[in-house]
Amino acid sequence: MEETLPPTGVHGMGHKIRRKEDVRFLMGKGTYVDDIKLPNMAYLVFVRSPYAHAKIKKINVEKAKSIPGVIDIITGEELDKAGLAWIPTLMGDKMMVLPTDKVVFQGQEVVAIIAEDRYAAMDAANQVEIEYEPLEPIADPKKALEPNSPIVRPDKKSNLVFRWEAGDKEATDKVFKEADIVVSQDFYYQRLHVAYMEPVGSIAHYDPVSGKLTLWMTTQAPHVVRTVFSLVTKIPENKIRIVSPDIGGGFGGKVYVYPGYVVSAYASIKLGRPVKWINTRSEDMRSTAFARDFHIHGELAAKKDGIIVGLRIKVISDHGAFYGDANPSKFPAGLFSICTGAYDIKAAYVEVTGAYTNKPAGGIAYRCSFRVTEASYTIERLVDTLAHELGMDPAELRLKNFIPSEKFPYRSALGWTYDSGNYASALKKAMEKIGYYELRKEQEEKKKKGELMGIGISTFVEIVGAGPADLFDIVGIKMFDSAEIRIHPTGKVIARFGTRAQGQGHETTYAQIISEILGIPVEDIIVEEGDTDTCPYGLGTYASRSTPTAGAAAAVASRKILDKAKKIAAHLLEAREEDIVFEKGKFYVKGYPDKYKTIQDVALAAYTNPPPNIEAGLEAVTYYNPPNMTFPFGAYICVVDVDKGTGQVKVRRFVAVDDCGNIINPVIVDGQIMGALTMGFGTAFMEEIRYDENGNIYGGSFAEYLIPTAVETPRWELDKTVTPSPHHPLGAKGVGESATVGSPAAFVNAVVDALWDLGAKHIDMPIWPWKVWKVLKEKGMAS
Ligand code: MCN
Ligand code: CUN
Repeated sequence: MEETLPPTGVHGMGHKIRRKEDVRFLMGKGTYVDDIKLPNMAYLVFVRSPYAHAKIKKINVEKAKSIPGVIDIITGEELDKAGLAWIPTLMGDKMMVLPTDKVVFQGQEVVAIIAEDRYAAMDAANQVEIEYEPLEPIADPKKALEPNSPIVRPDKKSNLVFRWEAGDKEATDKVFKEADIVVSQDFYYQRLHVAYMEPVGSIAHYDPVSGKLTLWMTTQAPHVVRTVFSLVTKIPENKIRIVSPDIGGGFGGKVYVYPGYVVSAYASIKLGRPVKWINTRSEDMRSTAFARDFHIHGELAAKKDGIIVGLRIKVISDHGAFYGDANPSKFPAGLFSICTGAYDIKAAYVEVTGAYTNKPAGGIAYRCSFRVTEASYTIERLVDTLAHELGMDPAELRLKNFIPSEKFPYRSALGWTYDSGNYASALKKAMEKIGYYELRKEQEEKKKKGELMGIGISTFVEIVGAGPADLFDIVGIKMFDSAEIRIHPTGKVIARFGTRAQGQGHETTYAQIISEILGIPVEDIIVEEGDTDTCPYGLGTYASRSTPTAGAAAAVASRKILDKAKKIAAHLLEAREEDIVFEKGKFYVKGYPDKYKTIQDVALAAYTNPPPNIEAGLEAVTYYNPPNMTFPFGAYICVVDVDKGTGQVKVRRFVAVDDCGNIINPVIVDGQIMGALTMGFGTAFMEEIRYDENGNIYGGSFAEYLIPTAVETPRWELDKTVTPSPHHPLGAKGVGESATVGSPAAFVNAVVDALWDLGAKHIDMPIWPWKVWKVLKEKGMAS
């Protein structure tokens, strides 16, 4: 392995170089929002609602105002006068910034305190007196949709957010009627917190002289936020600069537009001072955008021999008080319609009904690729259920039903055209690596001795790279992405992108893409993202779209530069352009490799000696509109041992075979997969945000919300197959979320496999030991 730190030399696709950005991260020299300190900066802290649903009768801020250091106190009433009490969400709904009449979830921002320092602001927050009249809260989305339910929103007549369907209902119903076997199961994909390391926050700095508003914020999509801010505030878009500095993990939770962003901007304009707002961890847990919260009823129809003929799914999704998902506009339930997965299923029908409840909004976040996680979990759990009901091996049932590799591009029953795939080869590789059939034998032996062992498979399909402009937009803006590459006279490069990494390593991998095509060493290429004043417009980093979109743009822009460089090289070598060969950073005339000009020579000539009729300079910009999504996939196999006394599940082995097409940096890809597997593990066994029926959160800190540490996390065994994307300029597919999308089903399938003979058909995540223990107890097995 090449382990240069910092990396030096030409390192294109497939090189295992260490991440360039880690030099600053490992030295503690990253710059996060909270690291930024401006002269005369004030601090913003929120007073939050103790009720999930209550009328605000009176707000008294007199006592709070008298706390030394308090500068200003802002209420919803004041924002309302400025037209900012409500702002639009990305899904065409609106959300409260600060409430004027009633609060709609526990932990909601109610009053903003601005003070000289954070401590004074906190003290003052405790002195704000708010008189509430509690209203009947509604926390259960199913009850919220009943006719006589209390209504969450002051501006709506019901709690229905949307009703959305896909597929052919009639054809699917027919197939179900004629099927030999139908299996069905209810699943609850629990509400999750996006446990990134750095809580959300912003610093707003309004310069009254230039009229320019600069906002440093923890956002994954700075350009879109700038446009929305401009539309809402009427500040010209070129007078708003949004900077996402280093971000301590996003995982989808930093796509949402938080009230703190808006109030800090408003306060800075009003006070003429920079204003900083940073959430505490427990504020983040209680109020930021959540993930999942899907109540799923799934059915699978099959023939006796195991051939799957139909899929039918009904979902009730809980969106909290505002429809603040960050899906592309045309997709109310995200890309849930990828739920036919890796299987050639002729008929499918899906129906999703969204409900408002008295809980925080959100509903996209956490390594999901827009609800693909929920989709993948549903189909993979159903396929295992079918295998068990038929008494068939779950691996063999899958092999029977996979979309055959020669059928790509494949059009699914729900309308997606899968670009490429070879699901059988990935599963076979995983089975071989883990020793599948030996494990099945071992399981049989153990069963005889009364020991519980389970093997769980998940063969998931992802859909990432939003996306083709005709289908994918956010508030009307097409979901392209961009790269701008400039080569300086000395051959050094600055490249800027519309995406924004939060830890994914773009500074390294984008440099590798440019290095691959132009033969320039990676250390000569600086990658910048996240500053709307300098970077080309882009839609941001989420849904594993950076490689499929901005990565593709980097390749296309590099090739544009190469085209021009060839012309310059021909001029320098006094040859015809058609005769110029380019190889490893060198241009030469066909047949004369020893007499060459380097890309650096050409860069200098672009400024000092360009050919006549050619503009000086060497740079290119590309806005890349992908022709299709990319469809990465994988085969995961998990082996668990269940302790009969305690219900404790131990993951003995986990093999993950991933396929994300051609790989740019194998170390980064493995890091992405390990991190995402660990998040899938947390989902399966530990994590859930729970509420009581009154909308009170249980806990709200890491003492109750358990995330995996190195102690709990299994050792991951990784492998790959490579099925390039036929339409991506580098044959690459996204990978950032694959393992979180694919792995939860493997864990749950393994546990259910261990307990099936005891009559346990399903256990909802997180599979805490007591849930397993209860099953064992019922069967008289646990003590
Ligand atoms: N990569 C590669 N070869 C491929 C595909 C990807 O080398 N064939 C590299 C890319 O160059 C990039 C990384 O793998 O450095 C992830 O690429 P990609 O799959 O395109 O995903 P994005 O860069 O768009 O990242 C988003 C994705 C999402 S949506 C979540 S959520 C998530 C994730 O990435 N959040 C993360 N991984 C994360 N990793 C960290 N450390 N922090 C987060 O917040
Ligand atoms: Cu779905 S979490 Mo990522 O898309 O930022």
